Parts: sequence; structure tokens; C-alpha cells
Amino acid sequence: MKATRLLSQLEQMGIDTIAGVPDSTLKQFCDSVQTYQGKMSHYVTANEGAAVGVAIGSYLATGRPACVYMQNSGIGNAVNPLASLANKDVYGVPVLFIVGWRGEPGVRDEPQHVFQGKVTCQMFETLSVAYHVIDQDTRDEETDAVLQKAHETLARGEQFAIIVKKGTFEKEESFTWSNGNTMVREDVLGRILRTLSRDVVIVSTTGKISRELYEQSDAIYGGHENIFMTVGGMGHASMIALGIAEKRPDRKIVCIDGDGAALMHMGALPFIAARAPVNFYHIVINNMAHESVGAMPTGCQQTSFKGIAAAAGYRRADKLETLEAVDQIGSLIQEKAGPILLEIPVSLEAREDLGRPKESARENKETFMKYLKNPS
Ligand SMILES: Cc1ncc(C[n+]2csc(CCOP(=O)(O)OP(=O)(O)O)c2C)c(N)n1
Repeated sequence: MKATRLLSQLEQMGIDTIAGVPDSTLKQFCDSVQTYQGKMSHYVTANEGAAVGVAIGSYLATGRPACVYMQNSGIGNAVNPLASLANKDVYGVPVLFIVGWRGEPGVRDEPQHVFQGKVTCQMFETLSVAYHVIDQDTRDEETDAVLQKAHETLARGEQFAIIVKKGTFEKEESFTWSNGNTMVREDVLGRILRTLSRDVVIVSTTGKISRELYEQSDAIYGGHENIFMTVGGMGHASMIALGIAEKRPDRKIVCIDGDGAALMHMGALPFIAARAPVNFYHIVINNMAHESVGAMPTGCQQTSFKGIAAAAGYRRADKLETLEAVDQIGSLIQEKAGPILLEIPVSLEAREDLGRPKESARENKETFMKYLKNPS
């Protein structure tokens, strides 16, 4: 199926607003949204609930339904505004969802997608959202019929979801851009691992940051027991790190976050600043993009995480713009009390052959907890 055809059909349905958070299953769809020449307004929102918010606001202002796209892991973020606002028993606001289906039963996928994949259709049923699943064999006539059904559902003030299996959208024009940064994320992460003392506990964010740390740590130290990888639950790494930091004041905790993830649940920053844990250090690897799922810009490229952390009340916030500055992180952490935030700008480069954790998520959790039990 051609994403551009679908986009022009959405426009013909009167949809002039599209908002969401990118997903690898929807990579071509997201690229086509970026390159699309039509009149639709496009918003990459901080999280999927915020996309539903934009959809509701846009409908209130125009009477036209909006489209929200997301990975199925984002359904959780969307549930609240969907169930408590958009649902027909509340305001009855039409929204068309386009949802990438990771973890589809019977298709091998990463642990964080397995359960979410299994309950995806059930979740839409529970939320009273009618849905239809499409895949690479879906013909244009079937899509047309689905959109007709969607149109009728939206007209009743209800929501409709098109659930998209892997490989559905055929290759069209891709969207490429440069953020102008030169440091490469994986090099930076390797340097961070080298500069940190081995007794520093690391909590890493969702996506390639965790995968690169995992591989770099195995290559440098032959293991990764001090790293908790937040493989799902995007945006929650810093609160997980805070939870550890509060219970283990004897250990130094470093959260290695992404800009997209930090934006997703940004309330964590003022909260961490308010708790003021002296053993907490927050590194935000900023590529202005959701690089792990296709490098779509975050929509907040102007954001200064250093500025936000300072305003939130972190004890210190810096931007590290050279590898030499990155090499000083270890001594900074040994010498200075947290909470400190370090923002590191990096390019959009990533290795094609990057691997994934070899152990199960449970095994990694147990190894990490065993490691954490030991006093430093
Ligand atoms: C709630 C939720 N929405 C979307 C995703 C899909 N996803 C996985 S990684 C990622 C991008 C993360 O971006 P960022 O934190 O900036 O790190 P980068 O990949 O750029 O290094 C996205 C959107 C997800 N895992 N969970």
C-alpha cells in the first residue's frame, strides 16, 4: 500500500490535521507525512496522549476529525484523553488512529512488544474503538471500504483505528535531514562508559541508546550488569533512576536519556529537581529526533535541556559539545553532587548492524538486581 495514497484519501475525508509519535512499523508512513505536499497540518507531539489532545482541539475548532498515528506501545499514553474525553459517553470526539502493530502474535519481536502486541486489538475493543487490521496484501479496494467505514464511524462522533502490520507500506520517497551535529551517539556512549567508574549504576532509555550501551559495555567490559535498560515505557527511565537513587543513597545513579524520551514525560525533570537526590545524574543524548524509529524530528528541536533542567532546579546543568568534555563526565560525577543534567548534542548516525540484547528481559533484570544488591 502507498502511504501517499492513504494520506490523500484522509484529506478527501476532510482530515486536515495529523499528529503523533513516530514508529518503525510506520516508518514509510511517517516519511510520507513529512514529504507530503497536501495541506494537512502535522504535529509530532511529545507523547501519544498529547496527539489525542491536538486532535480534540483541532476538531473543536473546525468540526473536522484529525488523524493520530502511533506505535501500539503508545496506546497507554492515549488511553486517558481517549477514555475520559473523546469517548462517545463523554464529548464524542471523532479521531482516526493509525497504529503500528509491534509484537503481533506469531511474529518474532522484542520482549517489550510481546504483551502489548497480544492485547492491542483487545485494548481497542475495551476502549470502544472500532478497528480494522491491514497488511501488505491489503488491496486498494479493501482500504477504500475500510475508510468508508471509518468515515461513517467518525461521523457519529466515535473513533476508528487502522492497525498496521509490519511491511504494509511500500517504499516511496524517504525523508532525510541533518541536525548539524557531528558527535556520533555510539562513540559518545562508549566514552561515557569508559569515563564512568564501574560501580556507577546506569539506567538507559528506550531504543538504540540502550542497544548501543549494551554492545559497547560488552565490548569494553565483557558485561552489562550495571545497566538497566528501559526497553519499553519510553520516557520513564529518569523516574526509574530516581526510584533507585532514593533507595540506594550509597550508589551513584546515571540516567542516560534520549531527547524524545525526556520530552515524552518531561514532568519528571522538575520532580527530580524537587527531590534533589545528590547521587542522581541525568545525561540527555540530544539528536533532536526519534532516531531509533526512523529519525523523524521531535518537533521540539529548539529545546535546550540544559535550560530546562536549570529552570526546573537541577543543581547544575551543562551542554557538552566535544568528546573531550564527554571524557570529563566520570570525574564530574565523582566530585560534584547531583542532581546534574548534562545535554550532549549528537548526529543522526547509527550502525546498520546494531544488535539487540541476547538475554531475556527477565534475565537482565535479575542480573541487574543481583549487581545492585552489593554495596559500592
Ligand atoms: C510510548 C511509546 N511511543 C513510541 C515508541 C516508539 N519509540 C521507540 S524508541 C523511540 C524514539 C526515541 O527517541 P529519543 O529518546 O530521542 O532517542 P533516539 O532514538 O533519538 O536516540 C520511539 C518513538 C515507544 N517505544 N513507546
